[in-house]
Amino acid sequence: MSYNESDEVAVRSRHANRRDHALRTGEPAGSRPVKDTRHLKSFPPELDDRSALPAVTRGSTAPAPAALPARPVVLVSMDWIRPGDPRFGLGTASIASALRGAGVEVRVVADAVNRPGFRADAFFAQVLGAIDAAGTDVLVGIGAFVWCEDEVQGLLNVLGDRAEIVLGGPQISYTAAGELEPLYPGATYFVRGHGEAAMIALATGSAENGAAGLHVARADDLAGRADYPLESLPSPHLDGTSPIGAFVRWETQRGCQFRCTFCQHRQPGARLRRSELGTGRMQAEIAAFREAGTQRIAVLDPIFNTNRSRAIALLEDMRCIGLAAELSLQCRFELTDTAFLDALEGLDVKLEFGLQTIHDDEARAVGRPNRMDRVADVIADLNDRRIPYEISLIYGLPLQTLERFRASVGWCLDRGVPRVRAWPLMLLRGTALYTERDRWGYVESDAGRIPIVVESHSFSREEHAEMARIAESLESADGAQRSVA
Ligand code: B12
Ligand SMILES: C[S@@+](CC[C@H](N)C(=O)[O-])C[C@H]1O[C@@H](n2cnc3c(N)ncnc32)[C@H](O)[C@@H]1O
Ligand code: SF4
Repeated sequence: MSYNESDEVAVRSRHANRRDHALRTGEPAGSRPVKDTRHLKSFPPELDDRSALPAVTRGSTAPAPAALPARPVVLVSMDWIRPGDPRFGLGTASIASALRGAGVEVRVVADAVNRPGFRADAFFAQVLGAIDAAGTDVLVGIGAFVWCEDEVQGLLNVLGDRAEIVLGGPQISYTAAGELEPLYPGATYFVRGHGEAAMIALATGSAENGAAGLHVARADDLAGRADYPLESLPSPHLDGTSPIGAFVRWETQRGCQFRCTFCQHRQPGARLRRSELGTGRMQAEIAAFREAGTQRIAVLDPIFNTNRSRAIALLEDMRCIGLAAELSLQCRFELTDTAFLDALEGLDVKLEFGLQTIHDDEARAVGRPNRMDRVADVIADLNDRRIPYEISLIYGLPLQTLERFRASVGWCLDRGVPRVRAWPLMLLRGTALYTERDRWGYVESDAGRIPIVVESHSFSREEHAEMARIAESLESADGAQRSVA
């Protein structure tokens, strides 16, 4: 569909007016220019952070609450994928489902930036095509992740003033107050945390700066993160948004109560009480996966066994339904007990444990004390039960040396851990380690799309290269797992 120039002018001027209005009043620029402005003054209680998701997201056919038809939305998903991955990530899928459930017209434009042959210019042309097809007053939502930072910037340039742009995703969620506008000058809105409620509010004209994680560009940045109950979020797996295939990425909860300073899941303050998805939804999803013959389910929860009794109940549901798929679950050793391991019986499960280091000072330096006696006990139990599992380590931690990294790997191999993996430290935006780079003398590589730490006060570039070689050898043949010499 070709772009109509006069439409473009009309859209531009409307957006410019709305933005001016927002700048002057601090009111949401995305509010539709309606005569009845009552819903601009106060955020509807059902969309407020402190209460439930709006009823309109519960079903797939419920009408939108706005007096006027909702604005069409184009969601842009620039993913990093592995073979077999769904067409786009679960974050985009979940937002698309919620919008559809609220009666909003949504188009998803998706591609993987690591797909051989991916070309940003061709992809941006697709986005422009979708914007044209969506009609006037379109809202463009873009997911910002560490792997697509350049493409997000490129797209912002290409889009210019053509549409109002909402940015969300981890790169936004973890940017401090006042820093979003300089980093992303072309965006009109930013959403920190879960994106569903804010996108519905923006599309239906009921958004307000500061609510549901929304920050209107150049209005007061309250730096709030969306934190509302997720029980009523509709499922992208059940409504056809993310068709169920042989491999599924699935979530049962979001967030993590631990505070590792290298990780963006760190939730300062208390554990999030409302981060679990609805039980009914999850049971229906499990049944649908079984029905579809799904072979592998990667559970994305940062820690599946955060709430042991809930995890056990879910595993019980899977067993009752006769789920045969291989499940991979991220777990913490400290939360793994006999009852949890018993509950895995009869299921095809692979557990993935983060350990990062065996050394107490390194662990404490990143806010992650490990109880090594407990870790050793659980490893012995896993081995006795022949439960498949892997342990992940990080190289590049504060205080780490080549020899100490070797010792961490060796400790795991000596205890018969079937798979040990080691990842290079990345300084992710908004993490404590990101701000402590000078303290540890961190130097990052500028090669590659995702910068990693390559040098510090405790290891040289050459030693880092050796750690990388060890990590690589762990990924290769089984034999390599047995030695780190
Ligand atoms: C699945 C996954 C992958 C898959 C991606 C496959 C795919 N296409 O889905 C694979 C395995 C390939 C992968 C790889 C990597 N990943 Co990864 N991955 C995840 C994981 C576990 C789940 C993502 C997910 O679907 N979550 C569930 C959805 C619902 O949440 P969400 O994506 O955050 O989306 C919500 C909000 O962010 C927001 N939002 C998202 N998009 C948008 C858009 C708009 C418009 C709005 C308003 C809001 C919004 O709303 C969404 C719904 O509420 C997350 C951790 C996690 N549990 O989230 C890490 C995570 C995304 N990965 C991360 C990283 C760092 C990586 C790697 C670089 C390294 C690594 N060690 O993992 C590699 C990249 C490639 C490489 N060089 O190896 C970081 C991202 C950091 C960042 N700033 O972007 C995360 C957050 C983990 C972490 N805490 O460090 N990853
Ligand atoms: C998202 S984490 C979840 C693991 C689990 N929650 C745990 O730590 O117990 C998966 C793994 O990614 C690696 N990882 C996380 N953040 C990293 C970072 N900033 N740099 C390098 N690796 C990282 C760690 O090895 C971690 O165990
Ligand atoms: S590394 Fe694991 S335990 Fe630590 S904050 Fe991240 S998800 Fe939570």
